[in-house]
Amino acid sequence: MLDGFQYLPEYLNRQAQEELVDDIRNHMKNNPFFTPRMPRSNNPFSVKMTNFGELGWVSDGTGYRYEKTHPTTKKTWPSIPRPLMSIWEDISQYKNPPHACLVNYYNSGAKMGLHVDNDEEDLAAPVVSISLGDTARFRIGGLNRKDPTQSFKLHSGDVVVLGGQSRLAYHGIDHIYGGSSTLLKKGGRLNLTLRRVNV
Ligand SMILES: O=C(O)CCC(=O)C(=O)O
Ligand SMILES: [Mn+2]
Repeated sequence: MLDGFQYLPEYLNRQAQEELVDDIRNHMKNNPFFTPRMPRSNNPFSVKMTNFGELGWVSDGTGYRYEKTHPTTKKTWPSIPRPLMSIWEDISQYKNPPHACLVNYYNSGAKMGLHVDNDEEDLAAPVVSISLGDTARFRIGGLNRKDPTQSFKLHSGDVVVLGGQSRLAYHGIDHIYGGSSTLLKKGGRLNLTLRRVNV
């Protein structure tokens, strides 16, 4: 495993997870999920997305990028919920706050292909990733797509940090274990990634 990768199982207990879901729900008002599309092919992602923060990650036929506004409502994104900022402060070991929190929602058939998070300018800052709801099978490899990978399960409340060398590691979600958690009333999995975008 590349240096700087951290896996923090059960970082949030059940109560902290429930409180976080309430906060997220409050910040979802007028901030619905949208369906991102692949650059060029325009094929829809199976994951639904929205964002919190000054900037949000979006993807459509034009490409991947950060934007100040939601692609369908055209509104600025809501602020990053306080408990997420505290998680960043506790574990990022970074001097500056995140600009963006990408919110991914996976239903039981959704996946995310192997990719690198490299639309950010500030690659010295880690990406901090929080999992809520159904268990996922996460895969992480090296700096090249063909490098060997390791897979493990991310449960509700687990946190992963892609920092240091692992900041540019290939990673993805192969599978969602539908019905494995009772946290989200409608099931599925939420993943929140805190990102510093600009230097
Ligand atoms: O859902 C996850 O655990 C990973 C999400 C991810 O890699 C991303 O949003 O870039
Ligand atoms: Mn990623």
